[in-house]
Amino acid sequence: GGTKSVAEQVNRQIIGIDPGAGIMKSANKAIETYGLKDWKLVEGSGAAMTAALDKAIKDKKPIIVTGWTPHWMFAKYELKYLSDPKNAFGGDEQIHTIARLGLKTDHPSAYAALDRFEWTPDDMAVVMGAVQDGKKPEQAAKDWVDANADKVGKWIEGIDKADGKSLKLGYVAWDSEIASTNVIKYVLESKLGYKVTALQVEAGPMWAGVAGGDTDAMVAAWLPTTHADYLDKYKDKVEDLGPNLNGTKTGLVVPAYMDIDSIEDLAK
Ligand code: PBE
Repeated sequence: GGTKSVAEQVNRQIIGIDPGAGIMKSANKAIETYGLKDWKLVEGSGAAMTAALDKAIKDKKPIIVTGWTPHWMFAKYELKYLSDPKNAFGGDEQIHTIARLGLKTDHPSAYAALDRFEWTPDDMAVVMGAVQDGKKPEQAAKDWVDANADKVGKWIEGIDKADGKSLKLGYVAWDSEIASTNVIKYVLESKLGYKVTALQVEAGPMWAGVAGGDTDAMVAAWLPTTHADYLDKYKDKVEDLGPNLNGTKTGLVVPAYMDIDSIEDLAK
């Protein structure tokens, strides 16, 4: 028999994550932009995607997933992004912190710390890697904060303690956001005295929660591209506190052993 095309090898399937994730929107845009007729973007979750990737790599099978950086999967496996010459996944972006309207007045200390919260992909990688190695996210966050007193000190320097006031953060169970949310939660609790609930939800409810005022803040907004629709919908109902991390990327990711380099190649 002849050699199968990549499209045939992977059954014209891209393994996606939760349907509310912005990367799903970008992946659908890629399917359209590159004319990937009859391709299917499979919905699931971040955990299901990494499980499928792990299994494919163990079996040396081809697979295409929606992937993003920072993520521990790039340390664990040899992977590559497919190039995206038509820019379906957008250019550079950052992860932003988003607060509900009125947070500044109601919880000035939390607002100030959230506003200053800022770290790097390398920082995040430490927490993500520890969680991936089996540490509880709370413990991994605490260990990172304890080891990075200088950095954390700048987020909280001169801010008054809050005496047990309650705060609610929203997040989605993406590995990157499990790391960041647990870090800022631990800082607000251990350094500023808040009682913090971190509520795990889907992306839509996470944005809606902050916009509606039920959730005080979140540190999981990928902008300007990945969450553009959400920001557009809620821009008058939330306050964007700016980037907390620079140097992200999203796209279609494959094992390095696959003989393919560009999303354009999928149409062949
Ligand atoms: N992600 C990780 C999210 C943002 C964080 C890229 C999976 C998304 O696609 O919405």
